Amino acid sequence: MSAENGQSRTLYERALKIIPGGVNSPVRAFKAVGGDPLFIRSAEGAFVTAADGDEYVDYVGSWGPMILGHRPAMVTEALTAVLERGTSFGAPTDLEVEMAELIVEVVPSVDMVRMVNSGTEAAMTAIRLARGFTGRDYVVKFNGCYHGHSDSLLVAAGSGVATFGIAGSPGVPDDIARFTASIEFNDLDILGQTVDRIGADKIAAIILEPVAGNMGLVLPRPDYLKGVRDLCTRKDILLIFDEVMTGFRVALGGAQERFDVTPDLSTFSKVIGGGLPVGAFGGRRDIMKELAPSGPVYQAGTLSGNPLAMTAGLATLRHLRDENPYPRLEELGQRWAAGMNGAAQQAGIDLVTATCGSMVGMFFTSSPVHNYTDVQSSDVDFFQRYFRGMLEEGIYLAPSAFETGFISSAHTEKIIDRTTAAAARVLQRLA
Ligand code: KE4
Repeated sequence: MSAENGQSRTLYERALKIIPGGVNSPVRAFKAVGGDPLFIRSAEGAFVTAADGDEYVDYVGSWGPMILGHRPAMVTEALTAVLERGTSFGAPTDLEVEMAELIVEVVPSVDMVRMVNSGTEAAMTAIRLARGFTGRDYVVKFNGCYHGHSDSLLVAAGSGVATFGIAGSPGVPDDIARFTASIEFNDLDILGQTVDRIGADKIAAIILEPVAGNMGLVLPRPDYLKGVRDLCTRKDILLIFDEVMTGFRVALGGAQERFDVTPDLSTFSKVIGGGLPVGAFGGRRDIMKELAPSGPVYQAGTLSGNPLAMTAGLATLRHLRDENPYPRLEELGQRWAAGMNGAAQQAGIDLVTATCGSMVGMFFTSSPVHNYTDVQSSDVDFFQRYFRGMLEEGIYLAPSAFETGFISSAHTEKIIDRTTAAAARVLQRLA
């Protein structure tokens, strides 16, 4: 099975003429794995069908939203019905109230919530709200954690022990980047030193992915999240959990429920849109009420709370709450890891796997992976060859060594076993 020719190639050539890089989001361009991107025509359950007609087992899951698989009946039926009402009014609707009530019901740290249209918007606004609420400018983030592409969060680590961040992209002014420090994940000593160096009374918030899913899958060390929470409480710094990927995925209440750590603000997206554009942020009432129009911190959005997006999200969240697929997703994640570790062992390939519920990750390395520096030592070239081999086997993985795989409730034991059997064949060939 190959995406080298046929429809994908033709579409890609057309796209390259009028869309930068031929894609509407960089990672889709397959730059990290080589070859042409796969143009997808349709999807159903655990499978996607490429424009070339080839069908693949899907572990991208639209980068997280498709926890119930593609086109789950409860979502498609709800969307068909709501179309009778219209598509967008630019006015409040009952659906937005129901979505807010549901998020408040299932995420204990959230007293109030605001809907937006992407994870970037959610994280960007959570930072602005934290700065407005505290009157402070500095933010601390972690290397390898991604919070969307707003200026204050597109910041790379300063060199050595430099406290100030450096712009992570052209176009991000140095005067904005310097208010964001980016440091190693999973190290409480570095965090404490950084807070002391900046001065706790200058820091508006510490933001992190409680389970890092944007440098590959990197789990928090035991008690790391609790340590960050305790430090924020002691030093009176707001703690923001970016649960765009983990929210409603690693548990119904997200990572904060799974690890029993309560942030002051949280961001969400992906699963809560059921595949439509939705983001959200929420948390403590005393902070959220500072948001316009109840408070002075400005934020707005034409399509925020869009009826179609709310409908898809509500159908998804209600199914997750009422049917509780999490124990089975946990089992499928474990089955995937056992199969992958067996395949690597059989082929004599160094492989480190990680799972957190239905989030799965792997690195071709022999040493443990706890942070971005460890990630950098994994064999990315080997991953590229592995990715290609799996694509030939009909398995569609995230086209980058630094992404997470997603299992959905539409995946079956049989599909997982088919995946790990394919991996065994590919690794044998590459060994
Ligand atoms: P969006 O603006 O892409 O909706 O969300 C940004 C974002 C924020 N926070 C976390 C934890 C995220 O994972 C993301 C987006 N995730 C990537 C996947 N690694 C989206 C894929 C893409 O960029 O195309």
